[in-house]
Amino acid sequence: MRKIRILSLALALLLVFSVSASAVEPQLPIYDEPTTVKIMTIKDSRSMNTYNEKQCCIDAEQATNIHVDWVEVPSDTWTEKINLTFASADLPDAIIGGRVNLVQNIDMTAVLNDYLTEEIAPNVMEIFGLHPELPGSLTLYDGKIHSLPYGNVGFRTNSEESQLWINTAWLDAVNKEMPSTTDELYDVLVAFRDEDPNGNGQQDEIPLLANETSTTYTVLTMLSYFGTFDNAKHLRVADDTVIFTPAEDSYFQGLQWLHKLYEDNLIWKDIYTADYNEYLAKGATEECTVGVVVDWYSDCVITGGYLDDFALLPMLRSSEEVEPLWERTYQSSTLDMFVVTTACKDVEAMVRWYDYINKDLTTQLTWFQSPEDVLWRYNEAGEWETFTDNVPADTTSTIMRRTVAIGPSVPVFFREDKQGLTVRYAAKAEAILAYEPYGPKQFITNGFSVAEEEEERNMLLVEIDNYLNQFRANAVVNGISEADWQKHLDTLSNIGVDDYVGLWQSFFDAHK
Ligand SMILES: [Ca+2]
Repeated sequence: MRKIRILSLALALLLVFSVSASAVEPQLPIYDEPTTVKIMTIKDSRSMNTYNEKQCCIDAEQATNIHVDWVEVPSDTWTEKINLTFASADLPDAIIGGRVNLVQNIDMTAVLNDYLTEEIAPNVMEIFGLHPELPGSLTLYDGKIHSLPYGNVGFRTNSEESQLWINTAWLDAVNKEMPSTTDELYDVLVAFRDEDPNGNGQQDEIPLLANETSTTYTVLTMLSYFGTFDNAKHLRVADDTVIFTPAEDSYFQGLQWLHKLYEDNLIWKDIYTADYNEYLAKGATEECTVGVVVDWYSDCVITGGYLDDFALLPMLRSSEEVEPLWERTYQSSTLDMFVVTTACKDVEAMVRWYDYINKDLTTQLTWFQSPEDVLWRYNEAGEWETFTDNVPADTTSTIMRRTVAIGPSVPVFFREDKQGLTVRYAAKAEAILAYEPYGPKQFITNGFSVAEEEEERNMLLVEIDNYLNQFRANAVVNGISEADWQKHLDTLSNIGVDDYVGLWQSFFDAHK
């Protein structure tokens, strides 16, 4: 009953918001007289100054006449501070830049629907026009919108696409072609192990390096070759059906193959015990000892002088019949990055302020990256691109970005479509396009649930995660038999996987 209500409300909102949007300049300033509001936000530990020293905040104050009294919360204490803030009655006017657990705190956050109009928020309306799924996704279980999003759907090079990178100098050294099947990769890895491709006379090669401390850049990326994948929810969708991937036969086959690699010393022995720094150290040795690496991009790990030897490993096939399936993040957005609280006396002004930040790409980038021509510029084609010429030798572009601007913790929603993909990191963009044909056709979209459902799903997931972490590591290191797999399937039903999948199926049905 409740689900049906959410669905019909979401549909009604879609109809309202799909009216074609025309770019209207927001009315500025927001106030005739300087007015102060209190906004709580995340303080990035790499930022070397305060919000009101940043150009974006200085520009915004000038344009809007809103002076912000910033409450800057260090990112490592954010969750604790959010809980304390909502538990106390001392609320700021707005909270931006970090998650606010909206479903739990719905009663203390303002309803924004009345202000989402062409007149008050023309840029928000334009964004809704370009992303018609957004109003439905933002709608909470009371049928109302309580937050505005962060989104970089256009800059997909930012999202967590895990890919494999292979040392082509080593391929030449062992006289092998670029592999296109799992069998060919196996042979290449054996040659890397045995034929001294770095030519130092020692058997010091790590054929395949991965990092199991992250849930993304792991050897499980190679489940793709068997037609499945794993992710934080352990789910995929096909033909409108939510599927728990660790129960799929393809997952079993993938684990068996990974064990074969591990057993034959083709995968780094320490993947389940090493910490992240030990992993990074393997890519920073003076002499290269790495053949294939799994990460966002090769240069995340490989920092020695041999980085240029690494190229994208194409998507592989495990057999003629099986179509590979790549896990990728199409929707890179966070729905609760801008929330106005019930303590705010002028909700409309805060919505106008969000609309101002999002009024055009240059303004958005002033918050997100840097002022124009500092860490980014428009190229001849009119696209934005990053550059590092202005970064002083004693700092990094990461630190500088979070000092001259805010960085990623800012509620901007970029309008750019797929063409925007190529501008930030051309080599990664090319790699994404190469794997993209193997991406799934359907997704669970971003959205909110009823509080009890969200809680139940989260509780089930904690148990599922605990079990799977052990199970997968054990399967890769020690191997997995048919009987082990059967026991695994039984365990999954005992820990509530059917309920978990059922909850997500309802969510998918209500939000698709
Ligand atoms: Ca060697």
